[in-house]
Amino acid sequence: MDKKTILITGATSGIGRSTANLLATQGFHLILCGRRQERLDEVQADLGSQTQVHTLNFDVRERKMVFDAIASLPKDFARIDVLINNAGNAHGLDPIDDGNLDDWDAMLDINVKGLLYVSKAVLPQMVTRKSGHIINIGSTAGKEVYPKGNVYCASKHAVDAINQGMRIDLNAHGIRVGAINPGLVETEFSQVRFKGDENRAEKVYQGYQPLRPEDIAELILFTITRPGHVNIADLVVMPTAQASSTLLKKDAGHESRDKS
Ligand code: NDP
Ligand code: 8X3
Repeated sequence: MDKKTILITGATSGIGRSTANLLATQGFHLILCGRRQERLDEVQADLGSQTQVHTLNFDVRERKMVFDAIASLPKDFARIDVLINNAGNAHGLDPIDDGNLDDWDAMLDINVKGLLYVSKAVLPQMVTRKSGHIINIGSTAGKEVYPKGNVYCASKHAVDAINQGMRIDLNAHGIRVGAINPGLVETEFSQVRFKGDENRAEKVYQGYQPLRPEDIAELILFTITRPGHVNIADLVVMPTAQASSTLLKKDAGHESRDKS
């Protein structure tokens, strides 16, 4: 069988970028998405010699852009076998009464509605073929709520519910649906959350070994390469130093998570 075509949202950084790197080594054909064109050009240049790569620049919040982008795919990339709903971020870390409305909009629009728009654009072809695989990147923040996590946690709890809902509704169509829910992974995530405050972002990952985006990429590869009768439905993965969203074993001298 020809190599599967895999669409990854948020492929310009972190988990999505590492997943693209790993899947390229396996020869999967890749549709890589994001908003930063220079990053898309870079990833195309890096991986284009290993496998077939097509890039799409769109903001998952923009409904029309999403549908136009998927409709624009050239023939060789039009059949999407696996959709990895990864694009997303936290914006801010504030008590609910101090929350910034723009941050709330961003998290709900990107992490929840953006994931839905992309899925809605890709699903018809999977339903018609009665095959396909959707991997939703959730979070431990979708399993438990932590101080000041409020709206980000709400967005990831929504991803958890959507993952279950998709699995139930798409069961009749033979489409696999599952979530991977990481704990702390060192990516650009905290730079985005803290609006470019590098010092504050770095502190999140100091004093213990966080997950690397490559760790999540390996789990995604494992998930994709299971035989057709096996569906990884819901997987939680944390650094060994992390026991829950609030319990993190840091070396002496490092601030606890709450102060980050
Ligand atoms: P990064 O900030 O490194 O990557 C986020 C990716 O999402 C980028 O490629 C970015 O691309 C893309 N993205 C963000 N907003 C939009 C948008 N509006 N439209 C299109 N693409 C967008 O973070 P991570 O790799 O850590 O995050 C990936 C996923 O993993 C997220 O869903 C996150 O919630 C989840 N996660 C992260 C954890 C962590 O600790 N890092 C733990 C658990 C889950 P661009 O800016 O080019 O558009
Ligand atoms: C990212 C992990 O714990 O910072 O989803 O929310 S956490």
